[in-house]
Amino acid sequence: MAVAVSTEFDFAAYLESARGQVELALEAALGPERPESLREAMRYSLLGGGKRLRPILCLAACELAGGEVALALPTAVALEMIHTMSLIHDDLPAMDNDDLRRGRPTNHKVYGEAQAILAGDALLTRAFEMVALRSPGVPAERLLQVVGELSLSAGAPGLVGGQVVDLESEGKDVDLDTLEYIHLHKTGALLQACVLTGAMIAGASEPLLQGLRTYSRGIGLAFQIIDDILDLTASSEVLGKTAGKDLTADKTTYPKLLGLEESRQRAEALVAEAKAALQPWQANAQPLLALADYITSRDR
Ligand code: GRG
Repeated sequence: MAVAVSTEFDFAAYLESARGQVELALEAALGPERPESLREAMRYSLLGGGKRLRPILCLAACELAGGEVALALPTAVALEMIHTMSLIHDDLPAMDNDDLRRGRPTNHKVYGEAQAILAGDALLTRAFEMVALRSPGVPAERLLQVVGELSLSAGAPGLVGGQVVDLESEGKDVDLDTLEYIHLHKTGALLQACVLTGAMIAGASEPLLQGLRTYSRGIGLAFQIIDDILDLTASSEVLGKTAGKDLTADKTTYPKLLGLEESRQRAEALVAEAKAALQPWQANAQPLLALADYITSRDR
């Protein structure tokens, strides 16, 4: 059953305020440091736009679980760092080989492949530093939980595993189960880590963590279905990345297997399921409920 989002909740204002906090925290996370060339390559991708959906999900989950949002900011930054690293590496010639990201040339086009790989590596390791060494006020056992969750989402059980199966599937006929595996790992795992870590910082109960697992599975798959649809229907200008890549790379996508209309319906059903999972916590769930809707209504 779908959960209605309160009409009094001003989502646009919420997004603007959360994005503002995230941008400031991202800027502060990369201070003056050496080598300068590496710092520049890290800053170029980390501070170069993006919807900031992942850190905002983390902050919203912390709030839902009754935590102080400021305590989740370092972890929110860490999540955006891991995401940015994955975009830099995904764009490399050995992977998706793209030259446009967030409306600008990709990292390796500007700094070269070696520096792009190292900037990604530095962002990934800085992410763990943010949690372990730069999260004052959060009890150590919660930080340990967060480190565990981030490791699972970024490594072989998450992003890396999904990316490997994705690369191995190019040019092949892929069934719906394999496509779902790719998306749940390549995209869904990190989105899941966003809401779980935010809630862990607040000391969430196991039933709430379970509700958030169901929520994030739904929004993760829906997010990727919409990504597949936008790759077909939106322009590179609006997306800020090369449109039509899935066809060029002969990738299996939801629209290819189900058609555009059924894909859209599936994304909407997944978002409805995601929202229903938060029903017991509905009173404090407006941001997460509205973020779920945003995933299907977004145009980039
Ligand atoms: C080295 C640990 C490690 C992992 C790298 C390269 C890789 C493994 C995985 C690729 C993961 C990837 C790029 C998935 C695509 C996810 C996706 C849909 C990204 C677009 O996200 P948006 O739309 O982008 O939120 P913005 O720019 O708005 O942040």
